[in-house]
Amino acid sequence: MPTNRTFTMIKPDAVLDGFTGPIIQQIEEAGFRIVAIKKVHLTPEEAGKFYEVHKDRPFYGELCEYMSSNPIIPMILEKENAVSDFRELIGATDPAKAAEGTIRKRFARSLSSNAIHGSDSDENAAIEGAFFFPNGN
Ligand code: RTP
Ligand code: MG
Repeated sequence: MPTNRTFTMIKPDAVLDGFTGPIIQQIEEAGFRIVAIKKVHLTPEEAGKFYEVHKDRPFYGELCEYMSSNPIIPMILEKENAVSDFRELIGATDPAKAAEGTIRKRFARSLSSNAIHGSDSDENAAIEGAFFFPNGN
């Protein structure tokens, strides 16, 4: 089966809450292979650049402040059907609405501190992965 890639970040709340290990375990058990991984503390400007698509949304300021508040764990992942399978694994944006057993249901605090990011298209996966891993790994 051909594989493709998605991009994810374990967000500050989940890193602070000590959920990095169990989240990575769930990702690997779901069949994703980690292609690239690191720990990074974004500046507010870097977070603003990453989330530029949301710049006109009311939550943009809060989102950038939150994403630069503490370290995050960005990763490039590989699997067949990676983007949509990963969105299913993490669950709905709001953990209160996420399905039982999904990463957000298990580990997120709230809508604005929702534990993990997952790219929403192959195109965005490539753009977002290159933001953190410009050499591709
Ligand atoms: P993500 O990009 O982080 O994987 O999340 P998503 O696609 O499920 O949601 P998106 O619409 O792209 O929103 C990006 C992040 O902004 C925060 N958010 N806050 N306060 C609010 O109403 C609100 N809405 C969204 C969430 O942390 C969301 O993951
Ligand atoms: Mg999104």
